[in-house]
Amino acid sequence: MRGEKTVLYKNDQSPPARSVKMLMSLLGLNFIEQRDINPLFREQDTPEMRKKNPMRTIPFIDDGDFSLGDSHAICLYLLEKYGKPEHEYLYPKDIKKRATVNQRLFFDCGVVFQRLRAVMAPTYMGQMTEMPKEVIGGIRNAYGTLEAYLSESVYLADDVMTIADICTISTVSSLDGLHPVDGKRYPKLRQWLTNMYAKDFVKEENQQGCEDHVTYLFAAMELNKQQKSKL
Ligand SMILES: N[C@@H](CCC(=O)N[C@@H](CS)C(=O)NCC(=O)O)C(=O)O
Repeated sequence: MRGEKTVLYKNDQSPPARSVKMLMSLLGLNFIEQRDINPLFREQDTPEMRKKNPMRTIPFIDDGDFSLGDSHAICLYLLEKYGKPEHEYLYPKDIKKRATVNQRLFFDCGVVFQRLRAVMAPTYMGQMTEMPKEVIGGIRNAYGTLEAYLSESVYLADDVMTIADICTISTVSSLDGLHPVDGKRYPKLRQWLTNMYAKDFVKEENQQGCEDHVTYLFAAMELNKQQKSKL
């Protein structure tokens, strides 16, 4: 039976989970319960969890008679459900601005996060010992596209921060830890990171989880190297 409470299933190292936590902090949604799930132990695979979230990814939200996966969809749902008029800047009503925000959200989900996943999945599976050239090339290619977007506006979709920045900073901050954004090559992206890192909700809900995520990935790569050298 579904609980009556709204519950966010998350892990602080998970970039998309950090996006939802940042939005919740910005909107003041501290009544939403947060429960930890460890994807490395496949805790999202129990029959009860599968029913709520067939995608079997973190984060997902259980809102009584309704559940939803994917951080981008969850952020939009929470914003539409709880956002006040003063939050409209996060998801502007103007259809061209909104379309640009949507495109940046899809870009984070379909491209930037996939470049990070290309490091995470093989590292967690014991295969990756260091980041290969083609993986780094993919990350740089994503940095290049973000640099181009940021040449059009101060933030990713507008001159004010939108939900696209909140969803993307969690992914790019982990990538920045793995393969630092070079300020000479990507000055606008470096400046955007500086602006985003300075925000309280990013410091509180993203920083530590991001540092732990990057540390864990490098430690796992080192362990993979040692295991492979024993074979
Ligand atoms: N597009 C999804 C990606 C979610 C995702 O892949 N989360 C990772 C943790 S960072 C996960 O649950 N991985 C487990 C799996 O892929 O089976 C989102 O934005 O929520």
